[in-house]
Formats: sequence, structure tokens, C-alpha cells
Amino acid sequence: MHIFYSERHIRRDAKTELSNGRLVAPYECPARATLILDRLRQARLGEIFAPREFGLAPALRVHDADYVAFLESAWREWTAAGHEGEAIPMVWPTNRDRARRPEAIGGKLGYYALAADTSFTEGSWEAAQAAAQVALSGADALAQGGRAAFALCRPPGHHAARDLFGGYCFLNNAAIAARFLRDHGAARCAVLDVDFHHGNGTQDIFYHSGDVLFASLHGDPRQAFPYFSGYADETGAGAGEGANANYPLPRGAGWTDYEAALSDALKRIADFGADALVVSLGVDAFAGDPISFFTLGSADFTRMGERIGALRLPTLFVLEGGYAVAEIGINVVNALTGFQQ
Ligand code: Q9C
Ligand code: ZN
Repeated sequence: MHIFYSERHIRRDAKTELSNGRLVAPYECPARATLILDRLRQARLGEIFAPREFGLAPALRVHDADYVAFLESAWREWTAAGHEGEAIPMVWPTNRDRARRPEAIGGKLGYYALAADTSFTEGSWEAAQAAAQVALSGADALAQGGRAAFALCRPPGHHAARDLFGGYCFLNNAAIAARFLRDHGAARCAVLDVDFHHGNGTQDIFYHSGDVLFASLHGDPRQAFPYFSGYADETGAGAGEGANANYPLPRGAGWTDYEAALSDALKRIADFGADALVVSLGVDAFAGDPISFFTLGSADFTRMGERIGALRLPTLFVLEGGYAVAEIGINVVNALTGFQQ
């Protein structure tokens, strides 16, 4: 398996996350990536490559130009305004469909944010760009005929929509990769999202597209972030009608519940006739995850990988969440090892 990694992820090193009324040390931290890297090396899962550079054009296939310009200038504007802390969005348009974009950075942050959990910091944009290049390098490996690749992306991406950051995400790495695969020979692409949280950004980006199937297993949005999407009746619209499949699962769901939903999602992907598969691989469905409520054990990630591998599709795994830092490496390696069996 080709593995892609950039040490530029360490530029995303926020000191604050607004969580349950307190500023805490962010769950999404640099150690996540370095611990996964250590485990991948120990397990000899494959050669580790630095990303190739694709520039911003592939990201602009799924994100709006004004949003990307905002990400590029946000930290400069925040410091120019004289603020000393990290940039946390605090006010949202109640009329998003007709809201005009404010000029001041305090207003722009809310205009382009889906949540207040993701402090914008110096280096965040550089790290987000590097993560997108890592995902694109993995997609390119498949486009060149590779069978499997792992993109060790940080920061993650699946909450980022066309013009929204939040849920620790800035650029939607998996969506950028899926779009790249479509642009480079795959007539149909499936995205399977096994992160504990609903991949609202990926869903939004492809909601009207019939050539990209999005299937997601996640905590029931009545109880879990991002709360406002992930219901089973969100099935796509227009040309995308029928190409979106959500599997909300209840608090405490373990492998038995999970496997039933996964089997259905995999059957949907097989029937769709995808030429390539992108897996949004979060490992926050783990029982020990500090912000999630499923109960998968480490061995269940091996089973998950096995089931995905049985599809026999060219597959790109893109790292998303997973916050039980001590077990993050073993859980990711188990999923990838299971896939290779
Ligand atoms: N008190 C990903 O897994 N809020 N993002 C959690 C914690 C946000 C997770 C609340 C969770 C975002 C990529
Ligand atoms: Zn997650």
C-alpha cells in the first residue's frame, strides 16, 4: 500500500478548542498523526511518500473561490485587527441564503463557519493545504493504476463544505480526492465515510451529483455532532437522487449493529458500479473515544477493513477523526491490515 504523509501537518497546532463551555486543548492534535506514522512503520504497511504538489486547482473543484481566499487571509486579518487569542467564530447569519458577507474578520468567521469548535490559527491554512496535497497524491496513485493508498491527512476534512470550516476541518480532503478521481478516468466514484461523525461536508458537495455515491455510518444526528445532517431520509437531489445513503446509529452501537449497516452500505457501493472508492477513515467509532458514543474494539477495525477489501475496488483511505490518541495508531493500522487480507 502506498502511504502519503506530510510533516507540514504540525503547522496546525491550535491551543484552544471551545468545548462544552470551556477552552480546552484541542482533541485534534499533532500527536495523532505522528503516532499513526510510528505504527505504520512498525507494521511495515508500505512505503511512506511525501506528497506531490498539485496546487489549489483541485481544491477549487469542490470549494468556492471566495472561501479559499478567506482561509488564505483569515489569520493575517485576525492579527491585523489586533486580536491576540486564536480566531473563534461567534456569530452566525440567521438568513444564510441572503446574508451579505461582512468585511470585518469577526463577521467573516461566522459567515464561513459551521461550528465554534475549530479555532483558526497561524499555520492552519498551510497545514490544510498540505493535507489536501496528501489526499491528492493518494488519488493520483490510484489514477496511475494503484490498488490501494492511505492518505495520512491532518487536519481532517469531511465536515468542510463548499464554503464552510468547522468540526476540525478546513478543506475536504476526501471530496477533493473523489473529484480528482472523477476528473482522471473514474466514471463513477463512491465515498464511504466510517468516521463516527456524519460527513456533512462531503454529503453537501456531492448531494446533486449522480456520479459520486456518498454512504456514511455515524452517530444519530439527534444526539451527535454535526446535528443538522445525517438523517436516513437525506437521499440526494436532482441528478444525485438516490446517490446519498445515511446510516445513523444509536448510542452504544457496537460491531453487530455496525456490521449490519456496513453490509448494506457496501452492497449499495457494489450495485452503484463504482470504478474507485474513497474511504473517509475516522477511528472515532472506537469505544475509548473521548467525544463519541459507539463501542467498537480495536479488532473490529480489522473486520471493517476486511469487509471493505472484499469489494475489490481501487481504494484510497483518507484519515479523518479519532481522538483516543493512545490507540489511534493500532486502530488505523488494523483497518488497513484488514483491508489487505
Ligand atoms: N466537546 C472529526 O471527527 N465537536 N471531527 C465535539 C466535543 C466537534 C469531529 C464536541 C467534533 C468534530 C473530523
Ligand atoms: Zn469524527
